[in-house]
Amino acid sequence: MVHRLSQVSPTWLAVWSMIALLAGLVGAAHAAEIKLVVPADLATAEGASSAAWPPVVRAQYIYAANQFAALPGGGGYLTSIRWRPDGATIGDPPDWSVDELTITASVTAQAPETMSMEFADNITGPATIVRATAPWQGGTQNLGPAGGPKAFDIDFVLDTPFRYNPAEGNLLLEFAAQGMDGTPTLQDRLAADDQSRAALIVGWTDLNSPTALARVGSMAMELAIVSLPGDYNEDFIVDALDYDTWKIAFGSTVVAYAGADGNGDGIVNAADYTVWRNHFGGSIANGGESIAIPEPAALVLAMIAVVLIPARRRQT
Ligand SMILES: [Ca+2]
Ligand SMILES: [Ca+2]
Ligand SMILES: [Ca+2]
Repeated sequence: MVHRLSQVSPTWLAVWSMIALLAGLVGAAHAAEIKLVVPADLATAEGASSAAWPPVVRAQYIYAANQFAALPGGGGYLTSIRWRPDGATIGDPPDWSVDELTITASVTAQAPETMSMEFADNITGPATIVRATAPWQGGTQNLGPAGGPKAFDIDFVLDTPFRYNPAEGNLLLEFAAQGMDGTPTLQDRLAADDQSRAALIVGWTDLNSPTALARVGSMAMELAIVSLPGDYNEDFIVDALDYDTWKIAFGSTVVAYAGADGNGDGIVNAADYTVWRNHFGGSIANGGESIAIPEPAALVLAMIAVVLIPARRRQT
């Protein structure tokens, strides 16, 4: 027996809507924030020491994609960056500030070992301004054992999340800062001749036409990354718009986990619909905290309420 929509009562529509919602909630696996250290081997080991920062500085950092093995397939959204002080630093906890700090992120085809000394040459893909130009103030409490490794407490909160998928290339971060006040602490990093998995170039004096003066081992950074499978249109929430993106892209071949390839097999197919459905409702708006899933008893009450309210309205 087939019902036309006009023959289905509002009550039954409400019931079916609730069943659909229930099915979505049962399968839901929401966003999760992962903190990882790059280069990965510095997570538990003290590195070398950085040089002192000049008052005006532009720096690019490349981290090889293989340093992100701790991420689930497809990576996720970068939401914050933290540095840590060099473990050998002794003295009062320093604080410093800059009048202007801008941070950008992109995926680069450049490798750390062959990173160009020209800033522009390292930008091989679309760059996202993850921290718009604004003053910054920070410092460190030098927490952690004498000699390091110290806690990552030099904090850069980003105002725009950046989607990083290691399958697409290496991660390029760029910091541009000027108007420094105070004395920056030295940071922990790889040794200058250790550029196999991360490297940095640094230039100063003029932000607009900087000349890189050195390419050396890069800094230890703790990155907060929010995994959000199913967010195919990259607007930081898994909702109906992602279904549209999936439908339009259906059948296309892409880089693993790019676009609407939720399961990472390189083709937009039915399995990616399942990934979307299972993560429906996830978002990074709450920093990756799990969204509370109603208890079964509360869901039953909600279903009863939805079913009864239209019925009572018809009676009055
Ligand atoms: Ca160090
Ligand atoms: Ca989305
Ligand atoms: Ca797929």
